[in-house]
Amino acid sequence: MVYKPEEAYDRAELRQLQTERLRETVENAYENVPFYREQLDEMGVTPEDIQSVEDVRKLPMTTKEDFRDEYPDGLFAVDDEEISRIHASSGTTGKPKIVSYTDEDLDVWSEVVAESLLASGVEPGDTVQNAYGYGLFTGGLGLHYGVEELGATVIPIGSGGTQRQVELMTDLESDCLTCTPSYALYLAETAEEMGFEPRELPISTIIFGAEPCTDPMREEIEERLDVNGIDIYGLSEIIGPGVSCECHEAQEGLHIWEDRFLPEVVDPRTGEPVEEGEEGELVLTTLSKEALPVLRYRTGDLTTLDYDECECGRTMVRMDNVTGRADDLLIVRGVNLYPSEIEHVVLDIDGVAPHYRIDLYKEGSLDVMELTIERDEDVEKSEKKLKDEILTRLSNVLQFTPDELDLVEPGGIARTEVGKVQRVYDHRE
Ligand code: DLL
Repeated sequence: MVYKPEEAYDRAELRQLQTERLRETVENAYENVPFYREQLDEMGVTPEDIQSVEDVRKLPMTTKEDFRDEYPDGLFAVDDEEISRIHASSGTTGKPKIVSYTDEDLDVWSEVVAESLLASGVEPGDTVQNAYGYGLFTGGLGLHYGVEELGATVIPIGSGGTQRQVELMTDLESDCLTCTPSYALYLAETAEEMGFEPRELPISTIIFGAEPCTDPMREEIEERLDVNGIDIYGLSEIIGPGVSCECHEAQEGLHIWEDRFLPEVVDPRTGEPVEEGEEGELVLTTLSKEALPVLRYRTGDLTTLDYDECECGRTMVRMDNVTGRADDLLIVRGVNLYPSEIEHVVLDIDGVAPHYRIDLYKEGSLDVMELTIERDEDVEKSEKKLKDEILTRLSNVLQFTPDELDLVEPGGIARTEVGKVQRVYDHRE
């Protein structure tokens, strides 16, 4: 069952729609975003040059740094009065990426999430327990309005409070849980501790996303909770959750809602398109965003595209699930962090030497981060004072603190004599 006819358009029909929407998007960006107008002028490209979807390659690329440089609203294409909602993404150094939506954008967002839910096997009348965080993060509200749009019931419980999640799920007979994959496993563990048999819980579908989920992890979720595990993908810069989602019929790749987002895959080093079916960095162009039209966004996420017809009848391209990134983003319990951000904050503190390491472990299904930092020689502050200062600073700037913070003596961290320094040790794989 498809949510709207576009999902099963033949490719020629779809390309026509994409071309029209791409031209409108470029028009919007050209006329209303000086950042894009300057670049397009420099490249000698006008909206009229968009005659086919391939012409997307004539357009400039947008990066995370552009969002940072244009912080907070330099990429917005509409006046403040037209903006209905703001969200922000937790990534990038210091400042978050701010994103905005008009009423129409919010409708489109609800549409793509409803479309994703239906593809997942959720039906109108079902009860969806939404355990994504509400607030600036796009997960909570993004899923929320999609559930309502589909005509299903949403339980807006948000993240955390796991015992309560288990109790409510049982009492209200939730059919579907939406959360990060690591949280799904944590919930299973908690249910067990509470004396429940996780496989007996009423949910039959878990829609997970916001962080990578490898196949073995998905199998573990499906096995432990006796559910269908469905991968949903998205990012704030493009809209939030609902850029793509697996269909429950095939569960082989995530259908990108191509009438709203135009995908490309490029070589992360050169930015040049890869051969069809090859892995590379996903680049996305919004096709109907009003407040924040984004041209060729370098997502940093690695994937492949599969244009073969899917057994579900949808003709929209499928992307492979994202388990790696072109850069070094760390996702710890659903929070996006760059090692450079931690470095930035920590090394700014008096008494800290520029030598540190980040160790990531799994304790059960939860991510645990251990941060080891060298103290400067001749530091006056007590160890406790320095530690407190580091933790407070990390919490204030990044809204994140490591589970363990070790201060070691000068020279306590091994030096690299040859080659690149390694600072992140990910023991979770
Ligand atoms: O994480 C939006 C979202 C919320 C998606 C809920 C799915 C469910 P951001 O905080 O902006 O937005 O982070 C976006 O998270 O570029 C990926 O690196 C990663 N990511 C999102 N979904 C997946 C997924 C939300 N299904 C960044 N698999 C993206 C792997 C994912 N990584």
